[in-house]
Amino acid sequence: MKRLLITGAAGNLGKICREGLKGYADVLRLSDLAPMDPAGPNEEVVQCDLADRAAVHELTKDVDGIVHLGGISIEAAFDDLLQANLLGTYNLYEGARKNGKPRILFASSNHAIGFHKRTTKLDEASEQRPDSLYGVTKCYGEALASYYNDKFDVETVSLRIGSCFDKPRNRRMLSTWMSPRDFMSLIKAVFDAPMTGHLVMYGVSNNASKWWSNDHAAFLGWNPQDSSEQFRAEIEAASEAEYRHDPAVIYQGGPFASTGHFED
Ligand code: NAI
Ligand code: 15L
Repeated sequence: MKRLLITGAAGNLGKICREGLKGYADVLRLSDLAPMDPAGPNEEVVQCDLADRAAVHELTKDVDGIVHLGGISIEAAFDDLLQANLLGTYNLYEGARKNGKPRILFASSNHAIGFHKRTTKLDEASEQRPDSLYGVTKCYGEALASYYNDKFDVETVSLRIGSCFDKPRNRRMLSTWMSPRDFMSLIKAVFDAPMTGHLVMYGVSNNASKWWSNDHAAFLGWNPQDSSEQFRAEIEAASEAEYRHDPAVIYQGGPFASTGHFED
């Protein structure tokens, strides 16, 4: 891999990628709307709004892969999501199509399927059931990825990330947690694979209580090393038992499913 573009590089996962993917590509091109630390060795830093089509066209030149993390990462007003997540992701795919068709890892979210009940086990064929306007934008990103693969051969892994933090932060995350280490090995597996087409998969560690199957993606050879189980006692001791009639407990999306959106 010569040059890997990371959008959203100033964010939580962007910073993890900047550190964790050092040396994986000859050059990491790091981009965000927000300011970033200056470029170090083998880095390029490009401040850019994903909603700016001309800027994104330049951004996507001469790259061999894209980790697309940039955008709004929680529920927000539609007009803001429209710019960052809808227009921004469209601009990125147009840039990719016109600039050599690099493979894309699209940071989708569990909130694309958050209105499935926790008792339902999901796989790649499970229907989209977004739990928020934010989740709807991730469903759109997955649809865009499917379309660009079918029509233009731009390959994407749409990764429905669970909860990627240093450690799980609550009882729900005992099911949804993905360790940063497993995320880094997954990114490498995605870009090392001979081909992916459009592949929908789940970004989750090897948790005992996970709700999602990646059996269909075994060909990637990704074997998550971590499990949330080591944190279970600590989290259960620090929090009250879940009330099973609470929508945030019934649905996989947790609080995203139980709270409204921002329109009047
Ligand atoms: P974050 O909010 O920390 O980072 C997102 C970055 O995107 C920010 O630095 C922000 O400045 C940038 N951004 C927003 N609008 C932009 C625009 N118009 N142009 C350019 N950059 C823009 O989010 P985080 O946690 O790092 O997540 C990264 C991606 O992964 C997001 O797309 C999020 O939806 C997705 N994701 C993350 C999960 C997690 O557990 N952290 C779970 C599921 C999905
Ligand atoms: C997401 O999509 C968010 O970006 C992240 O901040 C977490 O809330 C995560 O989902 C989650 O469901 O835990």
